[in-house]
Amino acid sequence: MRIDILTIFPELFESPFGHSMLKRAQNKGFIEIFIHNIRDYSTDKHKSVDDYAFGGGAGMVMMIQPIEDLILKLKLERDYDEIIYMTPDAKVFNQKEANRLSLSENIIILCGHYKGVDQRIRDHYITKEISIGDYVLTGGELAAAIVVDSIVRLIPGVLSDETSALTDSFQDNLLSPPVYTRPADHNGWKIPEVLLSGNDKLIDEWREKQSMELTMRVRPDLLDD
Ligand code: 6GU
Repeated sequence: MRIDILTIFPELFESPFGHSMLKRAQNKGFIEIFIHNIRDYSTDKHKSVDDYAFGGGAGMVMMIQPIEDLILKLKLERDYDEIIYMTPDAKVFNQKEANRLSLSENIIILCGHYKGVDQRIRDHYITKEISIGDYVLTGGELAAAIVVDSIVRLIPGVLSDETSALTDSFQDNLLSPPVYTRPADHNGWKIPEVLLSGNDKLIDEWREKQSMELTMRVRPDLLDD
């Protein structure tokens, strides 16, 4: 899978993509991530990437020219499954969407800033818009890093424990049960007895019951689907 990220703050991706699972996934060749600085494509003499909003109002708008040139260059090089725009005024991302995107060959992710991009970029190039939740971030970069993390970990072979992505919270619309490790007794804080029983059936039943109770208590909305 190849992911091209279009941003005016490329440095923001150095840390999230330079460590841990995302680094390993790139080193092992499961994914290639390319960060493109939109400013490098500006033909303006001051390398501008934004301008005032028509109609007035506070805040700048990301202009068409550098974004369009960059998208057209990438599209000439290969076909893209999706050209995604990260923006708070979109449908909220979820696990189902992550599963779907993890099957893509090539995707572009455009990160918005300021008041956002000129609507004509959205109308003519963007094939999918993603928000990560009902709150406003200063830009789409951190949101894009979250989306990339969630899809890359689903690519077979990326996680060392192949089955673990399948038992995650949300894969079955249930939250994960509590987990414990040694010691079994920490200054009187004991783990649930059933986990020491060695009885797999009883343990599975206990975990399912915990999952259901937790979901009903903190995320009953997940049980509606
Ligand atoms: Cl994708 N971008 C911004 N700027 N804010 C957000 C968001 C995205 N998702 C939630 N809030």
